[in-house]
Amino acid sequence: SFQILHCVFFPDPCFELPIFGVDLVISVNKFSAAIVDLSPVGKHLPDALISQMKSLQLPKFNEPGKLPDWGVIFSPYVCFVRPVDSLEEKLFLKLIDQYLSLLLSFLVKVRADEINSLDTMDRLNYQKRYCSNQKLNDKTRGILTKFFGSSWAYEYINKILFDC
Ligand code: BLA
Repeated sequence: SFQILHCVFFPDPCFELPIFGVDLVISVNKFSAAIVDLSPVGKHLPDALISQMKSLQLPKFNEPGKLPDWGVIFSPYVCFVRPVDSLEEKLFLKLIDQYLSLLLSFLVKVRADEINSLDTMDRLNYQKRYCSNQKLNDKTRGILTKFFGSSWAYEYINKILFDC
């Protein structure tokens, strides 16, 4: 009765690439939350990506979500909604596709920095911050604890989902 699609791409920090993340929460065959983002690994997303994100046509969803405080890790272009019908569900899946296409078109152009450069280390720290903040999501911990117990949930969150 409960389904999750959870996907995060943590890029090699030598590249100035955002973190792609998507979370779909489905309860009794209905979406209860849907979130997609290309999250920055610096103060802002790279300029070239911002101009492309701005040109995305975000559909108007009827039930936007309110991000919790730990959500400061997301970009200004994060989409967090509860799709209300199958049309909105399809629109959301299409949006995920658009974010992925943007990432693809961007990543073929970026060059690698040295592994020990300050930029690389800075990006790694932003990835760690992304993980630390995601761990503050009580809803993920709560549901995993309910199904699998607290020590399993702890291991899964800290060692698999968001290993810093
Ligand atoms: C919300 N995540 C949720 C909710 C649940 C989960 C039950 C509440 C849904 C609702 O309000 O109706 C559960 N998510 C899970 C579980 C896993 C999971 C069990 O991924 C196990 C793998 N969360 C992420 C990622 C993002 C994310 C990658 O894991 C974003 C890209 C976001 N999930 C996210 C946000 C909320 C959420 C922002 C809303 C939190 C809130 O309202 O406080």
